[in-house]
Amino acid sequence: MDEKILKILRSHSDEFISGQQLSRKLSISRSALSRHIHRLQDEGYEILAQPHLGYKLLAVPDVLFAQELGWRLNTEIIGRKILSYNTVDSTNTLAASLAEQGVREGTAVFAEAQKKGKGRLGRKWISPKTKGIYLSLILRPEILPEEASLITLLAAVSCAEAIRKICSLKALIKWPNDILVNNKKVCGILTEVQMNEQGLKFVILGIGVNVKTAKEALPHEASSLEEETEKEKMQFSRLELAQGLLRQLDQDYLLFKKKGRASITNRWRNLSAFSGKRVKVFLSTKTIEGQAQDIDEQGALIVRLDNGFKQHIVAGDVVKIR
Ligand code: BT5
Repeated sequence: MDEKILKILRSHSDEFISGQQLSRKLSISRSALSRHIHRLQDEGYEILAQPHLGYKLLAVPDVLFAQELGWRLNTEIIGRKILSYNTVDSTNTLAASLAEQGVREGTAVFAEAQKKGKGRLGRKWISPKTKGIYLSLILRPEILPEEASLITLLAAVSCAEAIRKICSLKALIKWPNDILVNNKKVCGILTEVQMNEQGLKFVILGIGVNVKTAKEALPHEASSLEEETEKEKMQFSRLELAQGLLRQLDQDYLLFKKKGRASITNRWRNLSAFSGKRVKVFLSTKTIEGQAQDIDEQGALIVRLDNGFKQHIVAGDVVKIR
């Protein structure tokens, strides 16, 4: 019902709509209508109620509700279906169980908070309530399992570009899954893959963005978009960024489906934070040092060691030395 009320109010955004008209359209009593309006006002919707004139929607709150996220989104695949929750353990875990049940490709799962937000290798992702964007997408790309890291690269490009466009911040990508602003991590990506006998069954693409998170709540080397923006320039909302991100991902995913990996790798190179820099890479069994040079066809990082050998790194953590 709330969704229906908002839809009608939106279609009358320049004028008042009378309580009588609204309740007739919705087939509910005037008192039921007024209860719904109060609830929406409690949730942060600014709805002006004027005797004799009726109701008018003035502003929507900065909440990540499915109905707000989907409003005029106009994407082809990403976010065609949106589910939003208050608190979940992990949007990636929830999305994986929905994918098992067969939900359509592009379904987006959002939560306002996560109790067990996941990073890679069993690490944690700090996910305080209403401070960030915690999103998981269900994808069913026609790629080989070993190409799944291309999805991480794609998401990194989309996240960096959406942050640049919406927040006017110089976001850069740190291979493989971090987005940095002023050298601090503001966004992390977790791509999880489910296989069956035929190959790749589905991919869960998890994205966490620190939008309004206070620095004190984050690890030392991390920050949030709000912390990195000058106060007077803070003109974006979580909702705006989340929608921008869905649109950018949609555009990039469609391009990837049509044109393949080259549509991502060239843009990735222009956004890479460490290209040509001397780096240390922590692998599961050892640490290596060398110059970060490029990425290969499958998204692995190419590091030139001091003996001239070029090592292709599929998984690891990278730090810049100089
Ligand atoms: C990541 O792992 O960066 C992937 C993060 C993916 C989070 C999203 S949120 C929606 C979806 N649902 C989930 O459950 N997860 C995904 P990794 O590269 O392993 O980095 C994890 C490390 O980053 C931690 O060990 C901390 O040091 C640091 N960290 C934790 N929370 C952070 C935060 N909010 N911002 C920046 N750094 C953080």
